[in-house]
Amino acid sequence: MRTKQTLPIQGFEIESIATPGIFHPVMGQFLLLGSVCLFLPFLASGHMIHYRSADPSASLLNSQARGPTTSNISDIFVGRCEEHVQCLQQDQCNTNTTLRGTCDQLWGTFVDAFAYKDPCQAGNDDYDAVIAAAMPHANKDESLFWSGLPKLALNNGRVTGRYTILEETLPGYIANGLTWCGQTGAPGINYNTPCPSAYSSGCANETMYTFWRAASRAFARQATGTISVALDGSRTNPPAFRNTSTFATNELPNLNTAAVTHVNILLVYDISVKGDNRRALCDKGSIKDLQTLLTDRGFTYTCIEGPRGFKFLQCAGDPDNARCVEACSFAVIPNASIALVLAASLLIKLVTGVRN
Ligand code: NFD
Repeated sequence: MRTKQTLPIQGFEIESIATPGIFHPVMGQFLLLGSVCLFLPFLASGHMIHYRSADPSASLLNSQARGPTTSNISDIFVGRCEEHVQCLQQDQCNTNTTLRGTCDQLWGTFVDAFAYKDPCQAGNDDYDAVIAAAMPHANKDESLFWSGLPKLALNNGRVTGRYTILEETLPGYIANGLTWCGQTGAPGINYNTPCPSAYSSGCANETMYTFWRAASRAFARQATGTISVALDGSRTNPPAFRNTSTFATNELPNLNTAAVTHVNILLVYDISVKGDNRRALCDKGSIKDLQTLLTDRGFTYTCIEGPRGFKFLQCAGDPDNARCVEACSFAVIPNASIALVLAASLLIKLVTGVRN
């Protein structure tokens, strides 16, 4: 018999299988023993288990080789804009659209921000008109900021619908994953050579990151109620909370202290990291620094180590990972074993005449 239970874990539905009928004191104990596997992963708590290794030395931030401006960027830009405005990807329409004017006009405003300009000489306010025409928006209590978890944060928003990240709002949705930069000569947009990164020397005022900073500031300003921030609790260098991150430098300072009531810190652990993946903890190191910053600004906070929704999302992509085998569903006992157990139970019942 299959029963569906909805557990209060970030909106996930967990299906459990209950076997009907036969129960015997002896076999019951046997089954009870078998069910100890339910708790094994908790006992192991990640210390003794070895998994597919992640490369801890790979720096997320510095491994960003850029190409030239994305080809057909105007079509993609306008197409994504239309898609967002018309809510064509229904499961992703969890934010109100905020477009002023048309998508073609928004493209024009966007191009004006960087075309025919040196890509390393962007002004801080170059994209203000773009953001004003396409303000990010999230419902009260649903703004989710992230550092170090771009894919997981986006997946979380899409699957649960409980949070909204910048990349789901109009400006973030349009620009996410695109590359663009200008050049002083015609045609004003560089489609041929790699766009410089803000990490390159002499390019601190790089145009793409200027856009993201502007979008991040606007996203922070609109947040109301409880906000959440998901941090990579399995990385050490940089630490989970990096005080030079966009979250620290552009989002945190722009939260409206009158509108934001509480900050929910989500320390997400990477299931692919071998050994102890709980490298950051709520009451230690960089998270302590973050908490001090929050307190200084008058915010109350909670901090969750290993929020389960984020773990289950990772498990969906890697279901055989031992960290994911938490519930000892009967599926882990081969069918033949179940048949044997049931047959033995019946036999004992017949011999002993025990009534169930
Ligand atoms: P991260 P975060 N210079 O994982 N967001 O807190 C340059 F050039 O460390 C979204 O910084 O988290 N680039 C996007 C930087 C980009 C720098 C930026 C820097 N000093 C910000 N620092 C996006 N979707 O592309 C960070 N970056 C770039 C918003 C770099 O490309 C998100 O809504 C790196 O891969 C989120 O709330 C990416 O930012 C927060 O700011 C993320 O760096 C994540 O920025």
